[in-house]
Amino acid sequence: MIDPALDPQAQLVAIASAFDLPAPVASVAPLGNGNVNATYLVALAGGEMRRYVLQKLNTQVFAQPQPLMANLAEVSAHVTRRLAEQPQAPDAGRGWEMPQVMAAASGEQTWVETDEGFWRLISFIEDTVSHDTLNAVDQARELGYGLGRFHALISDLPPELLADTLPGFHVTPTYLQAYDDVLSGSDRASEPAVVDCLEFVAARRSFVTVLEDARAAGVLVPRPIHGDPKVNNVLLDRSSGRAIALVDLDTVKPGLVHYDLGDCLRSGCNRLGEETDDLDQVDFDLDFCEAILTGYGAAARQVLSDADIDHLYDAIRLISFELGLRFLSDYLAGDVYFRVTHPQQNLQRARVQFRLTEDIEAKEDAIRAIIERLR
Ligand code: GN1
Ligand code: MG
Repeated sequence: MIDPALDPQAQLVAIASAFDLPAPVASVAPLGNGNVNATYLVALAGGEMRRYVLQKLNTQVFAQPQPLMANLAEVSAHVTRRLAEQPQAPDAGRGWEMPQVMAAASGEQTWVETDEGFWRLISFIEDTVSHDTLNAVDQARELGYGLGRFHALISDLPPELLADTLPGFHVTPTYLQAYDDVLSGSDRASEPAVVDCLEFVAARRSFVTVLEDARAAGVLVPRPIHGDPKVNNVLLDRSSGRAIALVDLDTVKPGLVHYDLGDCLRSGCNRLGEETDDLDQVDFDLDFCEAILTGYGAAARQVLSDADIDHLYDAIRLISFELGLRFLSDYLAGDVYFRVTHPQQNLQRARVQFRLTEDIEAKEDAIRAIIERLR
């Protein structure tokens, strides 16, 4: 339905124009640097200041885009209702924003399908910044606060309203199985840097079930989570620096809060970020760890049980390791999942996460002491 003779920019404008918008589309420009979906910022003509986020969903990863859109609608409606009941956070007198999905111009549905893929349009939250890495303790506290606020807001969303849009997501034993499968057929397995990574994984095999065992035993209980709360998915108010929204809600579904806390901490405490070449300098920043957990506790201490807190150290170590394993598996598979801009990128990303895991292991006592302050 989009004229294939149009140049790529004109095609994007045509796709954005297929949504129900208050004015004609003026421009569509690349936005952010997600590893999965392709993302653009849409501006309108005629003095209409509202802007939107256009995304082409990666349907290799999200094979069922329609239940995913239904999840977004559920979460958005739930949080919007909760905010209407209690617009200000109890402790800080601040607001919170929820991205809204836009309807297609043709009818009720919230997506547009073209030969190029599955597209959706979401409101853009203005006057905010996001960071790929943290560089101040205040930002770390806000990252933690943002995740906590989001958890508190969705904590009473009935899990059965959410479809499982990505089976196996953050179920570490599943990633280990996928790694074993891909390793046996990969022609990259004998490269020296890969061999080091294989040894790293081999030494930690017995650890991968730690959270799923606790879940199976009923010690940890699944509930709605964000799924991907890394640093740049938390939006900070441009002038106050306070967290006011979590974006990238495709992975909201039932899971363990540990996946989120582990992901938030492995992302926030790695000051050099996921893409660094400076392996020797990769470390897990304890000051940021403390600030993230303090911020989280201010917003959501009540959602954590004692058993949740007992498993937090393992979660931090495991989710760092898991992401390294996912990047490594993707390198071995020939880069089929995470978007890459150069051939060694997924291997390098894996090495960064493994180095981070090692530093977490070395700092276990200090991290456990910080976690204890949550009780
Ligand atoms: C992916 O697309 P993006 O960058 O938001 C991935 C996360 C990883 C992250 C690492 C659905 O997220 O799990 O932590 O890359 N999302 C999915 O940068 O696999
Ligand atoms: Mg994401």
